[in-house]
Amino acid sequence: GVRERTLIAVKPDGVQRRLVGQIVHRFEQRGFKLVGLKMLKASEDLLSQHYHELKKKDFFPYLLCYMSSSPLVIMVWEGHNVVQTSRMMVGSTNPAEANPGTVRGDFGIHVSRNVVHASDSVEGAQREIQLWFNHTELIDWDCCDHSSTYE
Ligand code: DAT
Ligand code: MG
Repeated sequence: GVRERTLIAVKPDGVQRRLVGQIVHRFEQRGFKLVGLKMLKASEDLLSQHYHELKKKDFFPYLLCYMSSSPLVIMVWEGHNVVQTSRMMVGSTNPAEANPGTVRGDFGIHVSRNVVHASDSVEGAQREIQLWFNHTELIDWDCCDHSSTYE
């Protein structure tokens, strides 16, 4: 439905490289609705919950260290099929394999500096949104162009 939500995060490399505006712009331009946004330095503890599926990977300690090294900008975007569409807009995990036109394909080179995070399933998105946001930080609002975006 049009109330589907996903978690998008600009990673430390994206913030350091001043790409926040361009990334927000892509989601606005597509027609998705921003319902939450904040900047923070994440703890390794929160990140290990976020990336719990990767605990056994050899790169896991580096991932936590890197992701907690400098600020993130985390957002919740809402709209029809937003989880799957966002993954398409973000591109393959390894920027070397990401198509031009995707965030990673336009701004990245190396897998450990791939600019953005996007939830990979509706259930995963719900879990991640609960992990990163208090419900009072998510804003229910009507976008004035709704009937021009959806039938
Ligand atoms: P995605 O971010 O596309 O969902 P993922 O969930 O498999 O990819 O991995 C999470 C992050 O971990 C990924 O964005 C970057 C890092 N990562 C994944 N594979 C890696 C690898 N082989 N070497 C270094 N970092 C890796
Ligand atoms: Mg993932």
